[in-house]
Amino acid sequence: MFDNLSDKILGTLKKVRGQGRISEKNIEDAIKEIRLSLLEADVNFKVVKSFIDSVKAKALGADVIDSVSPGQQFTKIVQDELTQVLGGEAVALDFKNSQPGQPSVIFLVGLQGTGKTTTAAKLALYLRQKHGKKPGLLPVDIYRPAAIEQLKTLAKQNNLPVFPSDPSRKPQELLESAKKWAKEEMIEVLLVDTAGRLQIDEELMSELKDLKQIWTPSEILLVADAMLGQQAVNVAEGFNKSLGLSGLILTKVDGDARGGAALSIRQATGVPIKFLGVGEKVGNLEVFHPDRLASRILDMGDVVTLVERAQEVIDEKDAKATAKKMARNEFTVEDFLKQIQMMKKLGGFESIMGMMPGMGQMMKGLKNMAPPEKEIKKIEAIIHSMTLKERHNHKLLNGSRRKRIAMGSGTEVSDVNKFIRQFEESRKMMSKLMKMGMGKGGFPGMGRGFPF
Ligand SMILES: Nc1nc2c(ncn2[C@@H]2O[C@H](COP(=O)(O)OP(=O)(O)O)[C@@H](O)[C@H]2O)c(=O)[nH]1
Ligand SMILES: [Mg+2]
Repeated sequence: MFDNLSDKILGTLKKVRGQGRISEKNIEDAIKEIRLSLLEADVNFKVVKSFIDSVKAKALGADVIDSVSPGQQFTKIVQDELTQVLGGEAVALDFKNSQPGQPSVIFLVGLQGTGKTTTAAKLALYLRQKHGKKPGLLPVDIYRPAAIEQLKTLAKQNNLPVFPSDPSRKPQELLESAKKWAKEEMIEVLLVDTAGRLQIDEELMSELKDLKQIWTPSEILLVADAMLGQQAVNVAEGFNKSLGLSGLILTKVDGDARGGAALSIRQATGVPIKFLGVGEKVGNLEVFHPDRLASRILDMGDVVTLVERAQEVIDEKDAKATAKKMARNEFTVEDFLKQIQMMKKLGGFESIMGMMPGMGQMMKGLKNMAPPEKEIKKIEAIIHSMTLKERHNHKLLNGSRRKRIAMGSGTEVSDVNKFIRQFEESRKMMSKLMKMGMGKGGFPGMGRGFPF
């Protein structure tokens, strides 16, 4: 996430940390570099100025220069200021007055293509899974022919209630008639997927204002594309002025957005970021925590998010049993397959590594060693071509069995050999590590049995 910016700031901080003694000049140079990095990342210049002013005041004012570890102190100041720029505290989604049949209403607004429809489905799923609320989806984008269908399809795929909006009716009428539906369906939170435009225009704003009158929303969330950088900030300001926004959702943060939108939008608009869209799938939504994002940018990891995600997909008992097997060197190929599947559910190897302290940088070095998705697919294919008996005891794998597996998985015997060799090596290593007790403090299910 925001790799370029992250690299640059880290480079600067590393230089500072490398110096035993720090002079005022060192600090000023570092601050200059950070300023440049932020501007290059397309952060709004006013935001950069206030950020830099406060880092400077703290760094030169505090006892950083004489302190024992000036580099770390300085890093901490940068981290704190980043957190502040991103909003300080997390602000929760407001649906507290919701009751079955009398839902809290949340409008999703924004320009075309920013991710409103996708995000509506993501939020619905989030509300159901994390808050046990019954969500309802209401598409009112009648202008683009397939827009309503898109939301209906997403809803169907995820078994989410959706209002059967008729595109020949006006958005105002649709919202009005959804009241009865929401009551009958006992909806608790209604997510309204509104129409977008290429640019902010009066017609759209007046339609949205109408909708606000018909059913007062508890939230008006602007869905903004992080890839648009500062342009997203202008859009947010426009929407906020006309409608009053209660929150922001930044999407496509998984792409190569430079960070300008994320770092500018809160300060420039005063509106809190509430969620991040981190992928196209409906599960790719993260609650926004300023401090966690600051840590991620500074490669201090976001262990909290990682653990939260892990808790969703990992069964504690399973993990313990696996760890025990590992320590005894009894870990099987079948266990290994389960680990791969879990890893995938957690968002893949790279995404996990990005959340571990220091790993973002290390990943750069590891990139060639770490298995790309393709390699993992190959390994999966190999395992799937093994019988259960073989998976439980890979020692059975003689030449002819290996040949059969290679045939079945569309790989070469050398691939099968390589996998078995890696598997055995990592099994040995894991067993040693577990015995040394290193596995105990680790993350549930992490690093157990991954031969890379
Ligand atoms: N990579 C990525 N793509 C996203 C994200 N959110 C939405 N998209 C994609 O952006 C495109 C536009 O999304 P859509 O929901 O139709 O936007 P809308 O016009 O605002 O309703 C689609 O291809 C989505 O899959 C995200 O967080 N990450
Ligand atoms: Mg849409």
